[in-house]
Amino acid sequence: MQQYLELVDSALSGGTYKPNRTGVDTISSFSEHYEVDIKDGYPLLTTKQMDGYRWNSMLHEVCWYLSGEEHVRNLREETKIWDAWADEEGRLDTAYGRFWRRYPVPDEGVQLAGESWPDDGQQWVTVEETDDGESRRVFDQLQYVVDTLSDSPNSRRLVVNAWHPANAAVSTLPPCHYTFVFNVQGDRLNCHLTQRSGDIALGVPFNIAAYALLTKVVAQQTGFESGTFAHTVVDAHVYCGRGDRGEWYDDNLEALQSRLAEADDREDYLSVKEWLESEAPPEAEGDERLDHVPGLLEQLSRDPLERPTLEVADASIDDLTYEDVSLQGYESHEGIQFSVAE
Ligand code: THF
Repeated sequence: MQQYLELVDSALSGGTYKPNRTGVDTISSFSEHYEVDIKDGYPLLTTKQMDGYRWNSMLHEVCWYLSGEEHVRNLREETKIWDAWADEEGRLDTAYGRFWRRYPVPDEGVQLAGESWPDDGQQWVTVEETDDGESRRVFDQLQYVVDTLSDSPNSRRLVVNAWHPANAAVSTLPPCHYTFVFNVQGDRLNCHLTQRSGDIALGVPFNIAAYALLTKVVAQQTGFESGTFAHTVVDAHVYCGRGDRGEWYDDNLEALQSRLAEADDREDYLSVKEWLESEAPPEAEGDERLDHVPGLLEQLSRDPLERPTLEVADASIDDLTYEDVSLQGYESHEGIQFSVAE
């Protein structure tokens, strides 16, 4: 997918050095945006291997989102990618599905007079029982979108929001990809995702794959063709390492960027990578591959291969399983390992 390589190039070439809460520094770029037509094939990256265990993780992650669960107790049987952010009981604030499928509805006592809120019998509202016998009301945003697509496809309110400001203010990790909007043009169902923060090497390839799949599932369920996936990443960053290795970029980003400005073919990107490996201090023991720059330069040197296709059995957002989805005609360059900044 050429658009991903352009995003990588744009962030590395135009980004600034930024330390952050994780202790792993970044090269960060503001408001990266691209669009990809899902009709031309499924946008799974081919410039590194994404099938096998990565595909397995991504697919289980999507099924987990759809489940509405607020914990990773089932997900962690299949993949460890969310374990670092969960507590001992497996609960975490970044459980997207909890917001997609069970967004909290304000209690009656706190609603302002004259405001519009659904009553308990409303189609997308469920009254859940809490552990101590109280009840709470939740709203299924994704089901609202699916139903509204059938009844009024021209709606401009096909929004799913994972952001809850009061939760975000105290959460250890509020949602990164926090809102998406569907939009119909002709027989095409388009999806626009907004992400506040995106780890270009690790998270973004998963996010692209996940939302392109979600678009396909929703399109099939509502009788549309999959259209365009559009993606805006507000802080799009490349992790560049910890300690001396990370700080090296503070002083040497300009040198890297002037080399990148000249680079436009395979050999060029590989020689930037060689220069970097010979100049930068090595990563400390235990910090290996927290610097994502070399691996991304390697990807920039590779030509994207033909896009695979995605087959999804007739399943709804309520019953999609791992077995319903199959990837066809996928070929890729070799896998690249990156370590995740926590
Ligand atoms: N934090 C950071 N720093 N980066 C992220 O991408 C990220 N996420 C989620 C929450 N916090 C984040 C977690 N999602 C991998 C992929 C997605 C993740 C976390 C980790 C990862 O390590 N991928 C490996 C394969 C690992 C596996 O499948 O077991 C890879 O090589 O792609 C972004 O949503």
